[in-house]
Amino acid sequence: MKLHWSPRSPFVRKVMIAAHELGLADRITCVRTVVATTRPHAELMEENPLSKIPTLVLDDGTVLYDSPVICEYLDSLHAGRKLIPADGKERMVALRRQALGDGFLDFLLLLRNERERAHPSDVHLATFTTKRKAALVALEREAQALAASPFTIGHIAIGCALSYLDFRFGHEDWRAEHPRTAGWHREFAARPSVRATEPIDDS
Ligand SMILES: N[C@@H](CCC(=O)N[C@@H](CS)C(=O)NCC(=O)O)C(=O)O
Repeated sequence: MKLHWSPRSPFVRKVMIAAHELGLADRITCVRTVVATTRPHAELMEENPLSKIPTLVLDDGTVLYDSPVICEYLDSLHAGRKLIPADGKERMVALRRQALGDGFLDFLLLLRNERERAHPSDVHLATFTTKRKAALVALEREAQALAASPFTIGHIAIGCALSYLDFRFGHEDWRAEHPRTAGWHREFAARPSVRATEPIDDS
């Protein structure tokens, strides 16, 4: 399998953490693909018209995106304990947590893009900042339940969002006001799959 990959992308990291957790990482060939919101990537768009990574190309040419779809595919390749529970309340909780982590990441990326514009929009900056605060408050309420429940795709998505805060917003200390989330993230960061996928700013 070929994965359009970057060491900076938190969504790619999510896929690679899942692959490591499932013992599938060595079946994936990572191809460095540089994407940017303002520069459509013509070659990548032949496989993914959204011009986004992660994009996974299977050996038979089938193309999969985005990260939830790729993670679901990887989870189908093994017979062990699933990252995405098959049914019931556990499945809904895991998928909702994945949506929280992914959505948190979406507006962190938007916030970063906005900050880098020549003339950032105050209303956009304020809105993304409000949502970031709200996501952290919601996570602090959920941190104990997260710690107490079996590891799922939801844990991976939330962990990737918090790690991205450290990677790109490192000067903003989120831990002081969110101690339970910080404690959970410490455990997450110690997992071998997470350590094997540390982001690198090679720009
Ligand atoms: N919902 C997508 C989001 C992927 C995404 O936003 N990836 C970023 C890199 S971290 C990207 O490709 N950005 C390029 C662009 O927005 O054109 C997923 O879960 O895979």
